[in-house]
Amino acid sequence: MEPGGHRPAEKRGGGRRRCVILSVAAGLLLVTVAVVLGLTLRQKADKLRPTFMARCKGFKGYDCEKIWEEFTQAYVGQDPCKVPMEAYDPLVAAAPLKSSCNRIMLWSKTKEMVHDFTKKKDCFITLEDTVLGFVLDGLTWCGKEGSSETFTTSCPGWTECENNPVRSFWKRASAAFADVACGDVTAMLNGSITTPFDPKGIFGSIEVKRLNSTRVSSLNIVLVTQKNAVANCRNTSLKDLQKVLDVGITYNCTEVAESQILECSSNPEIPCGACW
Ligand code: N1C
Repeated sequence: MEPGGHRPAEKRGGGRRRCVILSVAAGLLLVTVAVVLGLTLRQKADKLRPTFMARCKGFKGYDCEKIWEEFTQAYVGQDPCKVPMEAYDPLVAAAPLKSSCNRIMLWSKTKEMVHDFTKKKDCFITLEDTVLGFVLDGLTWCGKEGSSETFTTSCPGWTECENNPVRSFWKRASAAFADVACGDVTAMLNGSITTPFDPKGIFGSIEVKRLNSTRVSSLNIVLVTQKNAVANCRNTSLKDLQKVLDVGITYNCTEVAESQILECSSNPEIPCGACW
């Protein structure tokens, strides 16, 4: 037998084997990358529930599992541009708001200022102090047609479509909040913008319109001003506000410097209601 007779065939065989091993390794690598990627993405998508539950647990007397179920039924499996505010009716029914007199604080374009104030002084309640507002504050969520998952990224924003799950939630929750308002209602608006009253915002399009004169006696606007304030209580947008307000509700407006609000909220000696 020729000593090197089989060599070329062996060589060819070795090359093929190496080729197979390399393909298997590349395949395994691909599968591993896909699994890891899938798991991280899934973890991201499932992050909403733990946050929701952890925040909900702090509220006594609410069935958080039930609230979560009613919450997800509003948008899971739906086109994220076709979720109307009514989709959250069962959620609002599962976590009813308590009626509150003289303590309701509404706002528009003053979110941080308002919450900084309400955190320090215990005189007002914002929607974020209620279970629904608290658990969902600052979060993003949506579903997808034909999927049973909750997504927290790549959800449509307000510029893409009005009926997105986040905006519709805030509209529905705000409506419920305005419905339980009673007595004197306060609203902080931003005096550093040319139109402090935005008729298209949730405060303007939902809350103001739902204040009912049989329950609410006055709406007191606190117009928060800074050094070079661009708006005052005579601002035309505030005339529009009065036009949509239920007749029978007394309208008041006070310009208050932001520095005064900050000073007042950081001084525990000053009683509630004496800040403006
Ligand atoms: O559209 P806006 O304000 O006029 O709505 C504010 C108004 C408040 O009085 C609240 O009761 O509506 C209620 N509300 C919230 O409580 C809330 N928390 C967080 C409305 N929106 C809320 N968010 C988010 O802020 C929400 O995602 C939406 O995008 C903004 C609206 O803020 P805005 O334009 O300043």
